[in-house]
Amino acid sequence: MQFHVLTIFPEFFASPLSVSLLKKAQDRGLVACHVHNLRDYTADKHRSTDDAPYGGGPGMVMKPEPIFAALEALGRRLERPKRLLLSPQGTPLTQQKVGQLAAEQTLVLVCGRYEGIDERVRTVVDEEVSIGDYVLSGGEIAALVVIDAVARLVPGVVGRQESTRDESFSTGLLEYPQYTRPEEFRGLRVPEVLLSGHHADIARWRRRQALLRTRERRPELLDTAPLSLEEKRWLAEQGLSPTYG
Ligand code: JF5
Repeated sequence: MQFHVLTIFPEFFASPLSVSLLKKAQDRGLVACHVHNLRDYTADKHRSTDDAPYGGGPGMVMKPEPIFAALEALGRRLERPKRLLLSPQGTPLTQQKVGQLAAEQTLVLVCGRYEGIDERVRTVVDEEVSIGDYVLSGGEIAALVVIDAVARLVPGVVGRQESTRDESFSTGLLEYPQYTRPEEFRGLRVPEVLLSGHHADIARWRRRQALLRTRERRPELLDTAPLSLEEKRWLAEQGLSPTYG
């Protein structure tokens, strides 16, 4: 999987791409990240990437020329680039969308700045994607979110153990509570069932905890999560527990 990022702040990407999972994925040749400075695609002597808005008003707007020039230059070099614009006006990013993006060979991520981007840029991208209903100072953090989420789905990037774990959005539910040593910490005990060694009991307890937690925090997920009839019946029988109520 190849990622190409267009940004006026290429420095932004140095440390997030140089640690942990993304670093390992790049070192192993599973993922390549190329960060392109939009200023390198300017033609004027001040290397401007923004200008005042037509019609007046506050702030500056990103100019179309550097973005068009960068996309055209990349388009000549890349095989089948999928061009994404990160903005709060885009289609919300879901794990399903992440899965679709992971099926691409090359993603080009265009980072706008918060004040705005010339509308004509939208004519040269394939999709506009939002990572959530809040405003960031720029698309850079959103691009890193997309890179991280998509890279995790590239075969070999995430270890077999982690990828078979019951993560939320694979089960359609929130995750069950987890504990590590010690057995008792500041008077807080690890639930007895987890110390029992009874794998079937542990699996049932975890599933039930995930169901309770999902109902409490994200009840709308229960509308689409695949639950068995027995689980639906069990959940309906449960009052609000002291833990979650
Ligand atoms: C941006 C115009 C880009 O704020 C965001 C964002 C929020 N969710 N997803 C992306 O991107 C920065 C703002 C305005 C273009």
